[in-house]
Amino acid sequence: MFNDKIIAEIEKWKPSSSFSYGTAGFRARANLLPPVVFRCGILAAARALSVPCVCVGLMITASHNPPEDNGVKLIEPNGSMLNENWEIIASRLINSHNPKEVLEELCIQENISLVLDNKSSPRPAVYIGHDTRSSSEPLARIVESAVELIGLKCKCFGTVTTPQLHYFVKVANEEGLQANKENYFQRLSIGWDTLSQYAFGSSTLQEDKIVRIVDCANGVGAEAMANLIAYTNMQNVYCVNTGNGELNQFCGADFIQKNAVFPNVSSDGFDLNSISSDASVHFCSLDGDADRLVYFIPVEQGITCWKSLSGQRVRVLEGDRMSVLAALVIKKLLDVLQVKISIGVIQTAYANGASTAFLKNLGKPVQVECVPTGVKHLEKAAKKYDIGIYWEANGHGTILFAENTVSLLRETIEQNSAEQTKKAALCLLALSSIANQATGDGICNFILAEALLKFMGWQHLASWESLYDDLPNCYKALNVRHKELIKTTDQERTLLSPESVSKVIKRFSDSKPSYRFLVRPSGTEDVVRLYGEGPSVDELNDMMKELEIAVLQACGSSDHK
Ligand code: G16
Repeated sequence: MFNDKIIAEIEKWKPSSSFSYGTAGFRARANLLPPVVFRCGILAAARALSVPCVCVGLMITASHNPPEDNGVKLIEPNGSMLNENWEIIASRLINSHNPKEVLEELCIQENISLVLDNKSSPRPAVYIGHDTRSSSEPLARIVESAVELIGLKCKCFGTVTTPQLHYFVKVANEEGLQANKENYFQRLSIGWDTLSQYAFGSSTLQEDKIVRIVDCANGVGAEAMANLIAYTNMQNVYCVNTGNGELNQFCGADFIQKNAVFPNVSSDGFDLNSISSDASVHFCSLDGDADRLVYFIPVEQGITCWKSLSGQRVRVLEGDRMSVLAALVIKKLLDVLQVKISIGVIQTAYANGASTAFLKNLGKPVQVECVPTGVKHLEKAAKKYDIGIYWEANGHGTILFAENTVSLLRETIEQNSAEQTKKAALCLLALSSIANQATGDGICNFILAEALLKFMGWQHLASWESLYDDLPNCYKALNVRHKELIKTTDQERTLLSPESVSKVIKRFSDSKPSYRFLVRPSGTEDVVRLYGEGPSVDELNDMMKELEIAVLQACGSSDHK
């Protein structure tokens, strides 16, 4: 098993506080993370040795969190989030005073052999990527040293988006491909070209009067967007917040979605006055590691300069809208194909009630499900369907195509089918190569959204918005001392404790049943999240204030942030 030298080294890396593997791995202030990432490197190596595989992945990022935070998460050989049993092991290993015991137990339980002398069998590797935070590269180096201590090799990709790393791991294991940015972008560009040819006609692409402005949150998405534009030759796409300002600060998908205001923009050389008056402008924001994307429409019309827009109200087209758009287009294409294919749309309790009602109204074959927050839950539910569409309201999601669905589409194309049928199958296949099949991906979703809008013939975001009216809603994040006191059930839709808070919610729902509230501890930040929705903004705000007071009283207010 582990020799004494290895164990002595692992023992040296002991975190000073306790950590738990949350919604998206371990996250904290970056200075607390070196021991955590070291032990995660050991765990990643163990995971790679526990199953026959080419590689597993390890990403250093704190995504939407502030720049001084960082985080680490592991990626399964199939490109998904870490298996839940291993999440428990991860928390145990990171916090343990006796890592030898935890690791030996793990080796027996998972039948891991660390005897690595057999030169004939190829050893798995750990693929490592990181975001643009200044703490990220040094943390990635620590991971490397841990993996090498076990005798495995690392493949370091440097700065990549989180979904790119998920993709690399998936294709290396499942398709035997050389995982690199080139084939990631080529796949996107082939999908886009196919749609241009069969769905909306290449000429309209060059001629459309749409200006697309992408806020890159001053994160890793800026480089990825530049590549995307180069590979696809998409027209009129301009990136702002490409790295001149602070990561996620007053910009990016999380900020836009939670605050519904226009981002701060360091103009990045793009002059708003250059937009022609008859152009339609599509604004959208990525988050810090480019796994989320939300679109938004400024409430005030008449754009003149960035400064005057910053902080102004916007109407956010949250992730739910992507699900709706995808479901509409896929349903249309399946109507042409005339095949029996199940479509699942997976949401969380944050999904706006109006979107859920709209999706349920679409009828067969669309089915709607609600699961707890966290991509791993959405992905698991989506995989039950032939086509699984999942999005969190915060803009994190994708469309998953089951293997048998892809085969069926390929057969339809190869067979002597009618022209229209072939076209529909080609378009669906193109969507499956644009939508990241490993995890939600802001870069893929930008081109996906633009393609779907084009397919619907919608130049203006207002056409997408006009499908239904979102119920007025409100988000809050509260700094509390004891977020662990919050317990929920029924996919987080029902609060179990603290009792004082659930009594407030019960009183609200008895007197005003058209309102709905969600209280849950964040798995990525030291906060409790509150969400409410209902018909009147004023009433909703009053109720949210009351709920906020009840939560602060029950969980203890904390002003350390
Ligand atoms: C991560 C997860 C998402 C989750 C979000 C917020 O996103 O991948 O599934 O919705 O955190 O989680 P919480 O409300 O528990 O803090 P990201 O973009 O930060 O990686």
